[in-house]
Amino acid sequence: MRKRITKQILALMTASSLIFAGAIVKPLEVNAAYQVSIPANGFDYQKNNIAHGTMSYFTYFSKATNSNRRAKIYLPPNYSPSQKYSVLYLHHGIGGNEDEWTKSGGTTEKIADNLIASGKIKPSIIVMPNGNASGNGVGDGWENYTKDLIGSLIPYVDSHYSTYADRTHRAIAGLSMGGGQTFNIGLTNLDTFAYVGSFSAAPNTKSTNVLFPDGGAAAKQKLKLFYISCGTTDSLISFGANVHNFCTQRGINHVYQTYPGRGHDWTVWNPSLWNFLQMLEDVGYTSGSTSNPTQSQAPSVSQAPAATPATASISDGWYYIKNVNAQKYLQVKDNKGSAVQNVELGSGSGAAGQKWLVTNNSDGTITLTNGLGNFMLDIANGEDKDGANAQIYDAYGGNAQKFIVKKTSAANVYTIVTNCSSGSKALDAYNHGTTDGTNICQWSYTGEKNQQWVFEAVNAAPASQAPVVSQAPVVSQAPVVSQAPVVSQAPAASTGITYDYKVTGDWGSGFQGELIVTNKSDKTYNGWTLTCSINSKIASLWGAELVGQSGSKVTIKSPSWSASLAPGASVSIGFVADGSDKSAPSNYTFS
Ligand code: FER
Repeated sequence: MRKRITKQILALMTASSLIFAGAIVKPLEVNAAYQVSIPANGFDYQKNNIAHGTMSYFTYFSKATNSNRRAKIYLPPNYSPSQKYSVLYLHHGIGGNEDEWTKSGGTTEKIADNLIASGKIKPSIIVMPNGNASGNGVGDGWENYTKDLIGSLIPYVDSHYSTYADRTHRAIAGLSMGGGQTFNIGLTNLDTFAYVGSFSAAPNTKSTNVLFPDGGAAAKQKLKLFYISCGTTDSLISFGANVHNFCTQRGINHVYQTYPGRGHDWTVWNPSLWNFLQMLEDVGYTSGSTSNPTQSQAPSVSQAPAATPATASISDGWYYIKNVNAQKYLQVKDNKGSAVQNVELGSGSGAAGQKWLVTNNSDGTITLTNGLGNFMLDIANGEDKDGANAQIYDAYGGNAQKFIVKKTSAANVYTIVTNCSSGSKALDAYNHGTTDGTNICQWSYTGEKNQQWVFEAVNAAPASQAPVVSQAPVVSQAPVVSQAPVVSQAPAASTGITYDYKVTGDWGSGFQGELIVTNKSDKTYNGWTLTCSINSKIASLWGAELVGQSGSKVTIKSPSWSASLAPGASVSIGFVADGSDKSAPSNYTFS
């Protein structure tokens, strides 16, 4: 207890100095994993002491009706064409039009203004269309609206307002008829929308075999947020509940929120918008990055697990953990094993303080024990806030010492999110630093390279042993492209595998090399083995597993954490060797 208090004071000092040191360049803090609730009175009142967005109409030509149509648009306070915004398309019910969400009970602009003013969400655009695209020769205007939205309205908005214009910054929502349209349009246009919110969906909701033509596989993969809500006394509750039940059965992550005792009215729709906007924020909707953000687990009120995080699996074992942006390693400052010792970046040295033992826990988290002894990577005081410091601390495996490894869009590159932030914050090289000594802290997920890490297996003996003296001196791992001589070989006809080799460091008695193995065939190699001749003695190897070396014959196999090599994929194998013959490996055989 006392120990934790000391640590807390130190941590607070470190964290606050960090914040004053230059947090300005960082993105604004986003909320921790959002829990849906019923808002307190006032959430949609007009407040005069805050900034207000602007509401206006615009007219666009619709190819779907061959006529001009009108829509309403909310631009947030301080809207500026020099910034980019995410866009929510928000749909009305059966008797309504583009005014319904801001008149006749709808309080969109007040909800948005209040959430923005209180810092709960970042500014974004809300478009309120007329969802009944009727006209000459049009049979069903509600159906025809799909064509209008996709073919005319969205292109108009993206060309006349400052929007990000991609699926990860575009949401669709609606109430009743608009809730049905939201299901019908959103779930079948996942390349246009990553976020779908259906409130009190009406009988125009299509059957689940139409909404999920592939059984839900694409929805599972592509939806970043799927929210379904309804009042419990609403006679139409079965339409949304059906979709919810289907998703639960098929393991499609979604948030289902029912409003006890409430009916088919604004006491559900305004709070649903309030919840949906905050959940959007939580899953990265307003984040500038267009990469696949790590999803925080948006909770469901009573049911299904939420949004779809791609959790990765790293096998138990010892790793060097390299920051992608800096190409430097997670290490304990001064290679000193003691509680509250800082964790920072350092050039690759093979030092014990750069070795981390991954241990998978039964709850899907991992711990990272350091090579210097019985210490684990630890977020100071287990705090859920930006800038909380990463350090080592006596190993006890508590919340502050649990992490979850998430995939990124690149193979073998991961984000390491912290359990104490419920996955909303990630291990972050502070301020995009790349120099030795750059501090590591926890920061809201941004998807940027200073939050991306590569696990390189350590083949040398782990922590319990003395540091390996024969390890290479400090050699920084520069990005592949900046390196000079590359020896490339033509693909071997039989395997379609190519080899690119370069020396990435040289200190006379030894050197560091990198061998890039690329699969140029059209087949996937599942669990491969490579043998080749190398005339120096390999001291350590990462990026794959060293089976052994006998004379000059070296055998390397696919890493257990990434056994398969897909067509077009590469694996980068780094190694340190003792000896002066730095020539490219030869006599490759790949199976
Ligand atoms: C219906 C009942 C309600 C229906 C639509 C609604 C298409 C829509 C209600 C609303 O938008 O408020 O049978 O059929």
